[in-house]
Amino acid sequence: MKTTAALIETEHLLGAHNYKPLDVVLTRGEGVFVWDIEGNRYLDCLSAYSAVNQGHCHPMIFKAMMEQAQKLTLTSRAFRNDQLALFYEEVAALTGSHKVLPMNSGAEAVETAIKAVRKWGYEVKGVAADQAEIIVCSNNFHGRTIGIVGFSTDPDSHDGFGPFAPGFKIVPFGDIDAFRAAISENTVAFLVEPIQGEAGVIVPPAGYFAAVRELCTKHGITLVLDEIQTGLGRTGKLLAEEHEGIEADVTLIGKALSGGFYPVSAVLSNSEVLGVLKPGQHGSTFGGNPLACAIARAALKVLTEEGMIENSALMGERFMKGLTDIRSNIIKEVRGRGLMLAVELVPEAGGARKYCEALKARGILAKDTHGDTIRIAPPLVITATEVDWALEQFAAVLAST
Ligand code: IF1
Repeated sequence: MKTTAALIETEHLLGAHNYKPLDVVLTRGEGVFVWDIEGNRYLDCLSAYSAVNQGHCHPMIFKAMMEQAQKLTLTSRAFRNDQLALFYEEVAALTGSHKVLPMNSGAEAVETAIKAVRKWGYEVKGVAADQAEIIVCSNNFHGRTIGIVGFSTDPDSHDGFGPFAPGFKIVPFGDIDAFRAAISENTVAFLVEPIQGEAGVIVPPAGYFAAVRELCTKHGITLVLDEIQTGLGRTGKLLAEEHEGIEADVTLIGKALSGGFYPVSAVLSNSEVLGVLKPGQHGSTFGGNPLACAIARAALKVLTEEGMIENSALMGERFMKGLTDIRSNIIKEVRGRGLMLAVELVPEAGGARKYCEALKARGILAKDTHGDTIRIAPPLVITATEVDWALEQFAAVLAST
């Protein structure tokens, strides 16, 4: 068997260097835990960026995947398959959507929404050809395609990849006046994360989204919420929009839609927006395939039937309280909702990465973001005992300076 060092060396030699992961080589996962090839166990406090909300290798999702994989995996959308309608039915019933469009990655769901709202703008709202504008937020993260990185304000994501598509206006997140000022007769949509993830788990000011919803309705603007990370229980509700008491016109989900078994994403909307897409105007070889649909159906079933959303709210509160109680001169702020949490350190702490390394040595895997922030997002099946144990490790690491 190759050693950790040998595998890392091979990755370095043959792989593109577009990541700088922690030096841990994982080989097995179960529930909230993962194991490296040396047999060390870790509590996963990242959950693959919220794709494994249901816990690693959930047995029921695994069963659904195996059963479907033995029967039929892919037909393309040139033919129908017997899982797609059931997936539509279950996802629509759960989220209250009228139309569903299945894709694979999150970025594809975002691209799909951009296409749909532009076409809706021309055909329904009456915007002049090629004039559609979409408002987005600074420090957004919506994926890695050329269309999406074109309106990223993160230099690493954006710089050097142009030329980019026009038609996007960028406003500060949480600033309702800036949003209002950016609206024009050509505005077809506002694309926004309910809580900004990559930006460092930024929770918007109270009332922001209610005001956004009102302005969107008043000006005929499609509100597109990217719930790819915040959705499916992560924040203690099925969708993060529930915290704001609003409903999006278009909701994007991905990641945990498969519980981490397979890339599955979807665009959810009312009939008006997705209704503009006609045969031949959009698609994907793998989107809506029977394997993906069977996996997603099981992933949604266990999420709701096993009480994971309620547990996320409860354990999130416990985790947040514990983090807030840690007395440390290097903690600047603790924030988040449900089990989407972050600890921002003061600049003098010297960056979050070394604290993630220290947590790793104590059996916790967490990921730094934007230099000074440790992101904490364990699978939603975490127990109170596990939260308390994790808090002891965080306290030890953050107090030890
Ligand atoms: C990587 C971040 C998280 C997302 C939202 C769309 C997508 C994502 C709100 C695209 C993806 C991932 C991608 C992953 C890192 C990760 C991430 F740090 F970059 F921002 F989660 F916080 N909308 N987020 O968060 O979904 O196409 O990847 O399926 O390594 O790029 P995708």
